[in-house]
Amino acid sequence: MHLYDFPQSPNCRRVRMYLAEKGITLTLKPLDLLSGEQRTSAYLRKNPFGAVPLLELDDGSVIPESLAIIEYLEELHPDPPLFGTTPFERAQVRAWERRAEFGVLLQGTRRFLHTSPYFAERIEQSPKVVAEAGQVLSERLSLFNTHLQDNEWLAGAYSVADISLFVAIEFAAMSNFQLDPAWEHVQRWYSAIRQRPSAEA
Ligand SMILES: N[C@@H](CCC(=O)N[C@@H](CS)C(=O)NCC(=O)O)C(=O)O
Repeated sequence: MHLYDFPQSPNCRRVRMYLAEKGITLTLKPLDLLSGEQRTSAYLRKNPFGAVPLLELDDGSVIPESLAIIEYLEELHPDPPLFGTTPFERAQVRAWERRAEFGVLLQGTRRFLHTSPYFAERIEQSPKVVAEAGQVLSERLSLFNTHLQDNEWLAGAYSVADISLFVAIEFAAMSNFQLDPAWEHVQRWYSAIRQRPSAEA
């Protein structure tokens, strides 16, 4: 089993952080998105959507989508649990993960697409989108800050939801979105994750 990976991709990073937290060793196969390796016919045969991460199993079958990969691995390696342990806990993890994904990671991605020179020739970049995504990021992170006032982690114990939000915040920084120092609970939570060895993944 191996993982097609691009080091700067936030979606690959959350899989790598997940692997580090679980102590799972997987061979990483780097795919150079900058030179367009994801659009070669050999790779498109594996993933017609031309994206990483992609998990390739020993029999050649593949699993796309970072979260689907993580959930597959969680079923194979349930300990330590990163999706909660009861149906209620799992629902909480999934709910906060989705809030992190759509409220923060997606907005950071929109800002990146509309500011990075890498995408300048692929899409029509718009400062309006950058500003609007920044506004959504601020609104959502302020809500996360309120939640983290009374909670050490997003959904009970440390979980995949925390990994997604952490990766999303660091990715948003690449399009010049910084955490507001007034979000003291997000800052405390962020520093705690920064200190975990998995943050280097
Ligand atoms: N929803 C997918 C997103 C996958 C995705 O868009 N990956 C990006 C890197 S973060 C990619 O491969 N982009 C290909 C490109 O830029 O052409 C997931 O969670 O895995």
